[in-house]
Amino acid sequence: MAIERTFSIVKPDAVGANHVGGIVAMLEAGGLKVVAQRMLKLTREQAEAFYSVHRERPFFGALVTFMTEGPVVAQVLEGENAVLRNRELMGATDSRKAADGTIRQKYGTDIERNAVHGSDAQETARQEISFFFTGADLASTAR
Ligand code: FUP
Repeated sequence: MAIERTFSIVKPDAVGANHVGGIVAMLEAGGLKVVAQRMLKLTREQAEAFYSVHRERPFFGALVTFMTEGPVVAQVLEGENAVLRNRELMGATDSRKAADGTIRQKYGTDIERNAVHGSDAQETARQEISFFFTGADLASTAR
């Protein structure tokens, strides 16, 4: 099985509700390892750029407002098939529809306030990691 990296965000709803530790515990129990992590408050420009693929969607403005309402925790996760594994641990986009035992079911509220982001493919993961982390941040974790 391939050891991969993926990118994750603990979103402002989950950080504000003090669920960073609970979410990291679920990621770790699910076989993923945090290899880089930083807390920051996104600017509107950063949130718009990060979600630019959704720029034309009706929910874009509300999504950007939500993602900038408080701090987030950006993470690089590593493990076997990390991209897919993280998507499984996260659960469906809409927390109201996410399966029992998933992070979004446990810590999210609805389709917008859904506790976590996770990359949807390896190429997206590479782009998202480089959006938030420099080579120096990752150097000590080089494999
Ligand atoms: P996901 O990959 O599961 O995060 O889902 P998407 O890439 O489809 O959507 C990205 C984010 O947009 C979601 F996490 C939440 C937000 N969103 C809404 O707020 N409303 C919608 O109808 C769809 C997505």
